[in-house]
Amino acid sequence: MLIEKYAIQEHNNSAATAHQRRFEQLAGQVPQVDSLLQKLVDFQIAIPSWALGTGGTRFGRFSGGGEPRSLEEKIEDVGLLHTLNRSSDAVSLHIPWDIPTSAASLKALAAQFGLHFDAMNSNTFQDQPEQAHSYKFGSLQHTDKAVRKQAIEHNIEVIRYGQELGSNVLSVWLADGSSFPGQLNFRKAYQRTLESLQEIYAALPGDWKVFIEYKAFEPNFYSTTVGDWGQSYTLATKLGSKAYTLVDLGHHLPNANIEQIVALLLNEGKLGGFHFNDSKYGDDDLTTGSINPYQLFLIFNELVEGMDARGMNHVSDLGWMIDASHNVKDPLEDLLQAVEAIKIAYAQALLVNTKALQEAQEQNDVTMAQEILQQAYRTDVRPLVAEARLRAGGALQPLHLFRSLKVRDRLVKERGAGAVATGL
Ligand code: AOS
Ligand code: ZN
Ligand code: ZN
Ligand code: ZN
Repeated sequence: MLIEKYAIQEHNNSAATAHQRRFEQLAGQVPQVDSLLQKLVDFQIAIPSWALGTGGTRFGRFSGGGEPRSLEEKIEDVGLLHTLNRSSDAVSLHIPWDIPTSAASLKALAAQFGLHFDAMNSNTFQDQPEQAHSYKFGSLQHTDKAVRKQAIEHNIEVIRYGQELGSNVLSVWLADGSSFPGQLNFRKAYQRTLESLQEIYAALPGDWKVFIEYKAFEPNFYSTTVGDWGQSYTLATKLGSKAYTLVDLGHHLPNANIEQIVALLLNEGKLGGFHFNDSKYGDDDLTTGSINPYQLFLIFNELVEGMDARGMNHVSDLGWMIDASHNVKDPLEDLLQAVEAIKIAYAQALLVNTKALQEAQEQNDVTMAQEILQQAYRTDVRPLVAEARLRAGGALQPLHLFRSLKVRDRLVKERGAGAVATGL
């Protein structure tokens, strides 16, 4: 293991005095601080296997070296993150990029790091070398039944891999759509997609869920068959109680009110989970919280309020995953930042005085409602997030420790300067 317990201990000791001062100053102002901290300790965010290497562009790819060369090394990388922040206890795999040679030994390896397998992702947006039919004109929507069948069978195969690994969610993102007006009969494309999904749904084990991800555009630029939350929601509703909508933050048209979409899906019992990232223009897959942290907070505010109102478990009733990928940062440093940003937004949302906010809303006191929200948002909650990490056995400053231990240099030495993540 690259990061020993004593290294974390030493780091925490050296940072303890400064942390303690900051934490105590804040803790005095937080009602029920211990229960808030416990919520932060419990909250876990799954890491996608494809974010462990550089990528996220159809143009040049610039590896920083030391990227995982195998599925096992991807698990090790997530283990490393979890050792540092105690907040990333699961990994989300993509098939066929991540086909395990032995599910049992992969599961055992993951368990060594305290990891489990979150949502399994299918891939019908690329052709694989041995594949009989092409997805050039779509997969589950395709005009040719044989193509649809191939895509359905692939999804069922992904479920089987997931079962062996102990996962219980299938995430389906479809690139299906059209690039030119007239190319597609929208009604037929939707209907075929629904029927294909129904066959996949029929193969879901009893305790499984299926998440239907939507995306406004790309790779198709005229229409996407599951293009927005409404299309995903109608599909999920027709499929049944095990089907839900997945919200990827980067998959909306500019300026969409994502927090309102989230509140509504939650209210309808159809919110499955998230792909966290950030975006300025489109599906940018940038680090969560790097562009619009206020939006992230507003989303978490709806989540906390809505989940509490519905008596939902913050940890297990929704799927919390990152979906990020880019070219210019160390992928592990980037993921540490993303998890930190998510926990900060969650902590801020937990600080919102919900009762006072609801009173202000009922009285149409618009000014006070804004004050209450921003009071929470403008609180520097980083000492709370750090304290939770400390209590969970992680590092007070994960990124700082990652750098001072020269983790990337050690990975480059071990795996090579030219090591590029497999599968992307
Ligand atoms: C694609 O835009 C989606 O965000 C999917 O979640 C996709 O499967 C993932 O980004 C891996 O490429
Ligand atoms: Zn978990
Ligand atoms: Zn996504
Ligand atoms: Zn995306």
